[in-house]
Formats: sequence, C-alpha cells, structure tokens
Amino acid sequence: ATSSWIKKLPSTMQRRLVQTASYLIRRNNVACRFSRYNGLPVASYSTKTVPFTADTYSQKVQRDAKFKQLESQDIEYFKSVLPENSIITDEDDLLFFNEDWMRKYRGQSQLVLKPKTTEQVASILKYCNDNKLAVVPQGGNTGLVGGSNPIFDEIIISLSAMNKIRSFDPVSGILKVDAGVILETADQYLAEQGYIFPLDLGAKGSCHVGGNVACNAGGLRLLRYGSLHGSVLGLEAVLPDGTVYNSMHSLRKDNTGYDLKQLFIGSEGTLGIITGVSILCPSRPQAQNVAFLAVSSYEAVQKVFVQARKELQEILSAFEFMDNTSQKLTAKHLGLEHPIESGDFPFYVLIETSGSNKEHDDEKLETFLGNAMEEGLVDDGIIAQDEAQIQSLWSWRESIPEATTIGGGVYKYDVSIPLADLYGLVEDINTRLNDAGIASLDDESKLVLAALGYGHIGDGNLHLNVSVRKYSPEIETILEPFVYEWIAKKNGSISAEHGLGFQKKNYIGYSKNEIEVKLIKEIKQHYDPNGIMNPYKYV
Ligand code: FAD
Ligand code: 2HG
Ligand code: ZN
Repeated sequence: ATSSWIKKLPSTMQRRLVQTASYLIRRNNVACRFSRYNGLPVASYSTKTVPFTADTYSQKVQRDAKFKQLESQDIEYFKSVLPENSIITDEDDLLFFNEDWMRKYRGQSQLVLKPKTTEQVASILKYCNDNKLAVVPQGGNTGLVGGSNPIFDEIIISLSAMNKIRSFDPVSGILKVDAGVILETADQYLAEQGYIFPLDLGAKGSCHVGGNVACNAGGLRLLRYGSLHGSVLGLEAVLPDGTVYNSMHSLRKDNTGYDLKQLFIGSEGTLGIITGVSILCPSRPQAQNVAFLAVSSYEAVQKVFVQARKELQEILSAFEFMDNTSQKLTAKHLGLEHPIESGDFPFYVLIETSGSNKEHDDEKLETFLGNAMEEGLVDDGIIAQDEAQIQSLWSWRESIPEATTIGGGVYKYDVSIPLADLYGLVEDINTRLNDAGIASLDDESKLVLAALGYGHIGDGNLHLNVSVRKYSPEIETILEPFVYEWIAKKNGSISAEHGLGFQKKNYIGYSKNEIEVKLIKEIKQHYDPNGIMNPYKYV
C-alpha cells in the first residue's frame, strides 16, 4: 500500500512519506495504549513516574467521613444485581481503573462494577445513595483532569459493558447509542451509512460517547460541527436515587420547558450517570484535504487562520497549530523525522478541508496556499495526496498529547484565551521555569523538559503542556495558581474542553463568578443531596 501512494509524489517528498507511513504502522503499537480498555490493562508507562495518591493530596483534601466504607455485605448486594464477571476486586485488575491516563493521579478503590443495562445502573446507584457509598462514573478513562478516577475508596462504575448501538435513522442522521460505545466504533458504524460522528479526538480508540458527553469534549473538528451542546439531542441518565431520566429524543426542535439534558453535558459525573445518548450526525464529507504548513511566527499563524477562513469558507473543517517544542517531542517519541524536514520552524499548522467536490476543494486550497506563500505567511508545507496520507498527518498531530509524557509525566492546562494573547502564556511559563533553573530538554537532572503549546486555534483553545521528568509539588507551585491568574487577567477560561475534574476544582473561581458558583452548587445539591457522585471534584 505504501509504495502505491508514494509514487504519486515528487521524489523529494518520498522519503518523508515513507517515514510517515512507517509511523502509521508503529502507531498501531502506540495505539494499543489508547485501546487498552478492550483487553487487559497494559502498563506502558514510564516506571520513573510516581502518581499523586491520597498521601500526597492530604494537604489539599481529606476523605469525607460521611461516606461509608465498603463492606462485604455491600459486595453481596452487588452480586445480586450483576453477574460475578462484572465485579472487579482483584488488586492488579483494579490498577487500570484507579489510575488516570497521564499516570498523575492514583485512587484506592477496591471495587469496579460494570453494569450492562440501565436498570442495573439504577439499582447500583440507589443502593449506593441509600448507603452513602461514594461513586465515580468511568468511561474510557482518557480524561485529562483527574476526573475519572477515585481520590480515595470511591466505587468505580464503568460503563464499558454498556456498548450497544441502539438505532440509526439514515434520513435524519440521528444516532442512539449506549453511553459505553467507543467513539471510534460509533464513527466506523456511521461511515458505513455515509455519516460521520460530529466529534473526533486522539483518544477515539478508547473514549466512550458517554464520557465525551459527560465532559463536553471539543476535539479536532469543533470548528466545523460545533459543540456537543448543539448536536446532542437527548440523553438517558440515572440520578443518584435510581430515577431514570429519559429524554432520548429524535427532535431537533423542542421548546417545552428547561432543556435539562444540557445540565448533564459537561457535568463530569457529578449529577448522575449517562446511560444513553441521542446525537445528530452530519453527512460524511466526500472530499477531504489536509495540508501541513510551516510558519515562522505566532503572528503569522493568526494571519493564516484569518486568510483560511476568508478563502476556504464553508470547506474549512479544522485549523490546528503546534509549536516547535511540541514537534521536537513528537518526533523523538515516534522516532521519526518531522513531515516537513526542510527546516526547524517555530510553528506548524494543520489545515483540513471537507466538502463534496474534490476538484472544487483542491482548487480552493491550492489558491489559498499559493496566496499564503506569496504573502510570506507560510514558509513550507505538504498536502496529503490520499486517504493514507491524510490519516498519517492527523496521526502526527494526535500523537502530541502522548509525546509530551516522554520524560515521565506532564502537567496539562487546557485553556481558552483571546487569540492575540494565546501563545504568550507558553512563553511566560517557559520564562518562569527557566528563571527557577529547573528546565532543560536535554539535561536529565532537571525536573522539567519544557513548556509547549498546541491546540485548536480555530476555537481559541490552547493546550499548554509542561513536560516533566516527575510530578512534584515544587513544579506545581511554580505553575499554579500563576497559570490560572494569567488566564483570568485575559478574561479567558481555565478549561476550554477537558473540564475541571480534580485538578481544577479549587480554581473554578478564576472563570466563574460567585453567583455562578452558587447556582452550580445549588444544582449539585438538588440532584445529588448526599454528594455521592464523583466527590472531591468539579466544585
Ligand atoms: P473518562 O475519562 O472515563 O471520564 C471523563 C469524566 O466523565 C469523568 O469525570 C467521569 O466521571 C465522567 N464520565 C464518564 N462517563 C460517564 C457517564 N457515562 N456518565 C456520567 N459521567 C461519566 N478532550 C477534548 O475535549 N478534545 C480533544 O481533542 C481531546 N483529545 C484527547 C486526546 C488524548 C490522547 C487523550 C488521552 C484525551 C483527550 N481528550 C480530549 C480528553 C478527554 O475529554 C476525552 O478523551 C474524552 O472525552 C473522555 O472520555 P472517556 O470516555 O475516556 O471519559
Ligand atoms: C488534543 O487536542 C487534546 O490533542 C489533548 O485535547 C490535549 O493533551 C492535551 O493537553
Ligand atoms: Zn484538544
């Protein structure tokens, strides 16, 4: 397959594409980490990293004594609801569920429950609520804010066994699924029907549709398909007292009363457990292009964005930016040369177009790129020649989150900032780290490798990642609350798409005012008066 597509390219490009293709093959290995949920947990982490545990959090948070500790009679009850193989108590098997994807946080749950039906979820939650047993809903466990893992001994309710596609209407494009359906599975199913899931992200091989909705994930094509607040048409959710809230509608328009489902979108498991999702899916684009461009300044990145919106208009479906350090770590992590090897550029941009007429789209893209080059906005670039190359360039971008853990760990900040100021945060953090004398890409004795930035420019969303050799309070004090104060000063948001989880629960005040926080607390109190749903998180 590789040889048939590289032939179409000028010879100077062939070497880099052979490399990219071999990366694709390697990615299948890397991707097993994304898919590890399907089989036994794979410990592919650096052994150097020690996650934060209850001992290290103890300065920040104590176990709430109002919650009951798990007893054998509780397990007996769960055995009356679930088959034995849906109950995990073995210490080794629990580890995957207790730890987060970054291996930053580790809880101490002694029990994972894997219900298969909404009724089973309802029985479990009612029992936990009646007995004040705290719970953590868990999807694919790919969340990046420590929201999907227990802090202490909360029971983990995994939705992984609720994985059926319920229905699809090929006229309206409305898909109904169990919450535990893996995002990629849903998208592959839709591809067969000529449709696409309106959300795409690097963890698609593991994350669940329910998990995506629970944290209101944004992803790589929000620019085109908008937020889940718009595309989710209905939900089924179980409230802590076992009540099943069912709004699995197929209606695009429904103005009767409060739009209750919106509360659950982005509630991060704090109000109830989402068990079903009804979502409006667009037609799958028939023509796609991806261009990967080298750009010499952040100012030029913004200019290319403005120009792309103007010239590509309705076919522009993604606009991602990446800084030089993010690319260095990705190349090192993958063991490959960069797709653009003509130089070492300060910034890179990935532009995707999606439409229905290839010739039309090609012409538009080529004119746009020609103009951008002529105006000196773009220094070099490549355009994917076929589907394999499109996937390959996207894979490069999607590998950055994992590449940032190359030294052992990473502090991730996912922020919205007005575009003009966005990259200034990365620069200021690097200055702070260098002033403290704790950062070096090469010197293994330093705690930190570097701060780097990438993200969804089209959405005003920066991913500031601070790549570290180990997690340490010394690093944390340099970063926090400085990062949050910086964002507040620019009227940004401390979470653009990953949510609050455990990491940001003390910092919500930097993005929401007192009245907003009060209303949020009242809603939480109303739905979950015993506070059993994902405690120690969110607010
Ligand atoms: P989990 O991690 O299991 O859970 C996330 C939160 O939702 C937790 O608070 C959990 O308690 C709650 N939850 C999960 N399922 C349910 C349920 N059924 N009912 C109620 N609560 C539930 N995010 C983006 O927004 N954009 C990206 O581009 C993006 N890319 C990523 C790339 C990588 C490589 C990784 C590792 C993560 C990425 N993420 C991204 C972060 C994350 O938001 C997504 O991976 C995904 O949306 C999380 O889904 P999950 O099923 O893994 O949820
Ligand atoms: C992405 O855009 C994800 O790749 C992950 O939102 C970002 O790891 C991160 O910081
Ligand atoms: Zn993102």
